[in-house]
Amino acid sequence: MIRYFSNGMVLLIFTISLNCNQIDSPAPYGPIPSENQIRWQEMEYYAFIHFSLNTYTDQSWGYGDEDVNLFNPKDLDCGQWARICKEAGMKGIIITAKHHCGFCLWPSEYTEYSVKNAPWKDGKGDVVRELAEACKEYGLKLGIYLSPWDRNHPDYGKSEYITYFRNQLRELLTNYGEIFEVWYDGANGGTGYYGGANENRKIDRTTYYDWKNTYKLVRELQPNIVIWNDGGDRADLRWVGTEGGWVGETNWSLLNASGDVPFNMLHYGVENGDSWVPGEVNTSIRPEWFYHPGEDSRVKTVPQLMDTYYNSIGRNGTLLLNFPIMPNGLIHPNDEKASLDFAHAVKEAFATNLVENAKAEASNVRGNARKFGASKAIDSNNNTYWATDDNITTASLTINFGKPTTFNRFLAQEYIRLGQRVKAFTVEALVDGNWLELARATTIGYKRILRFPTVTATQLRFSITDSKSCPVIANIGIYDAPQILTPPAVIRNQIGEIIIIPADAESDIYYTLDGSTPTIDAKKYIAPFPTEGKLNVSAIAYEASSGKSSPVTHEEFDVPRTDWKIVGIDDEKVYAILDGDPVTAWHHGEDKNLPIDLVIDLGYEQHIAEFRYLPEANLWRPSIIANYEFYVSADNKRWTLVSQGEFANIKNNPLWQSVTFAPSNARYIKFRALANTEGNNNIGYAEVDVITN
Ligand code: FUL
Repeated sequence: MIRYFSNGMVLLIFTISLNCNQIDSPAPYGPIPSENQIRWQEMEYYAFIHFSLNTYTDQSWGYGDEDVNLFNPKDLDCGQWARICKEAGMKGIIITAKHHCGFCLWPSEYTEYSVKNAPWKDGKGDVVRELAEACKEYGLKLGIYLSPWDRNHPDYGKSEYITYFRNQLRELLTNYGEIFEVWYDGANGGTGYYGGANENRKIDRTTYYDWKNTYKLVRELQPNIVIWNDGGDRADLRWVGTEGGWVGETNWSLLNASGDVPFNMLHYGVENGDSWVPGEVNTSIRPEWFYHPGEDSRVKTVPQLMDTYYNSIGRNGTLLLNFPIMPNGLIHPNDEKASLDFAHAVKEAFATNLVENAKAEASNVRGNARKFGASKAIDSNNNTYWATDDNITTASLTINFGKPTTFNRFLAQEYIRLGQRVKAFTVEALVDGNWLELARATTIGYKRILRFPTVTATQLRFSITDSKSCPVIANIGIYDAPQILTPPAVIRNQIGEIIIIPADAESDIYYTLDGSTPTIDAKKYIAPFPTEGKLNVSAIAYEASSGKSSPVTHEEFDVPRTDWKIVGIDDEKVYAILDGDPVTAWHHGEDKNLPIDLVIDLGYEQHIAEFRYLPEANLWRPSIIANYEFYVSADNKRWTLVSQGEFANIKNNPLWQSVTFAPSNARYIKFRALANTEGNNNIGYAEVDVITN
């Protein structure tokens, strides 16, 4: 180089470009995703459809003996479902081809319990086929939910049933084109019709289904599929341990291939797990999975759905959002509106990536090579990335906007083909010459989005403070999302006071007590206030500075429980179950034997038609009642049983349970717990209520 000085520059440039080509990409670290898992993860958002005989019986779980003649969706239009999903930005639809009741939405050759014996289309209909065609028309992928638990089938629990289950799988995975995902619900075994046996059948979910061979069959029939399973052998995707619409802030796409996975591990994944098993967040657009007319006004609001978005897709998960189908075969207009408003809000939040005109600089670039430089994280190409030298596990990337820029969201993506690496990071903003910490977080994975209060700054610094191996960052996004106000919570305590709780301190609350929609001309909420009788409360949050208001919260209350006394329990804390607050709870000591009774003196005789139970949301020591009896009495001596049964799916979806019965006069009520969801004696309550008529 020195000898041929006149050519030196040429030689030097040649040397650098040679160097670039010689710098290897980082080696994969730990488990990595398969191509099928990557394709699935990139879908990000897709729909669940719950439709079965339950739709016609207002149930959550059918028992297996429901009449096939109930199935007659007069206006069924899978094109409507697909259009809504497409417009909502979803990439596919997973349908409950068979739910726990065993009824099949396709004319299976192997059972009579299907659409072929229903009045719909004179038994010639096939919902799965109609959906497959609609998905094709709208460019959506099709997925299949096939419940392993079948409360109709006579052979359930025997080995013959596995043959039946696989025969059905073969039908579904061969006759309807490409299937992107198959879903094996974990609810397994229990009471059922079972071909008329009407008994309790327990199976060992780790061995009964012989998943290994079932998976083999699935992959043979559909090589591009991903398998979801929350029990038995580890599949391609994992449940996140809740149906509440969130996954842990720390979310590793890893689990161990064998061994039990407790709920809390499902939330967070296993940092050093030996298999790539990413989380899918499944939740419903309404409280329940199947359609219940009583929930038409309980469709999730845009702020709730945006929270779900940030807590799923924004935390390295995908979002599987459910639409319950109405008995007429359509998605309800309220659900359609909510999903489209939600899509609009997501679009608005991420409309402009502020890195577009910014410059990026990194504390370390792998081999100083341009192809791994900081700019690769902001080039809107997810196949290029910023990477550091191998020995580096802390590094920062500074984004310079060149002018004061306002933002409140930060998005980062790892190049997951090389594994999930980042363990911790911070985001700071340069404001008036000082670095201000905006957020501190843990894992990134495929996509992580952080929310923080709006800030105006000239630079943003993303610092990886801990990583398993050298960081590999495919994409950074910075956004200024419009503010969305969250509706307030409304509760009524035991003595009838209304308490309205705002979601944030800056907004004002306005309310009405006659069911009308509140505006800023309505009453302003200052403090709890006393009320009497039945009541219909509506409330909004309003922010004067922006003139924005939240969606409306509606709550209906029966007569106050002022005179209620809990009989035979000495602990004053038991009144937490009557305080209206869903967060406070009480449970009996675990030394008690089942059945366990809760007896309440209503103070005077009332005409009651429904009782309601909200379980305690305690993931660590669940005290959720699964099977119950409900009695009424005039004198606390002679009792009449007015209702008994199971609270279906209460374990995964611990919501308010409402049970109606023939209206009865009662001064005393007795709520008897026969079993809890865990098979032990822990019985508790967040709230108990009745509806009078
Ligand atoms: C649960 C089931 O038991 C529910 O009914 C629903 O299908 C949900 C998606 O999975 O475990």
